[in-house]
Amino acid sequence: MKTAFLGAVALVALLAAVPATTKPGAIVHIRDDAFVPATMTVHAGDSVTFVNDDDDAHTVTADDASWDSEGLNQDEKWTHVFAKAGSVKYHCTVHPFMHGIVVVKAVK
Ligand SMILES: [Cu+2]
Repeated sequence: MKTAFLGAVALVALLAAVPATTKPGAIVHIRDDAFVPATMTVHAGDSVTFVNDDDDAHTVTADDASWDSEGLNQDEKWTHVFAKAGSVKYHCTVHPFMHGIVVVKAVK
């Protein structure tokens, strides 16, 4: 009985140690001169990691120029935290036809 009780306490402690908000980060791939997915939805405070799968250099640059990954070579990653709710449009400065949107929802 005592062992089972201690096991239950240990399990509760383990669950409590994992913050409820922890989840895998959102990932946008850059593939074949496109952001995949082109529209990513996250919550305020979440981060998005952009991964360049192409053998071409790309950037991830806010349309309002508030942030910029600068050049990402093949297999390079860049992470940005989206603190405020709203739709954030971005593009690649090397290929202006490449566009993406991160839709940031308010945390309830
Ligand atoms: Cu590009």
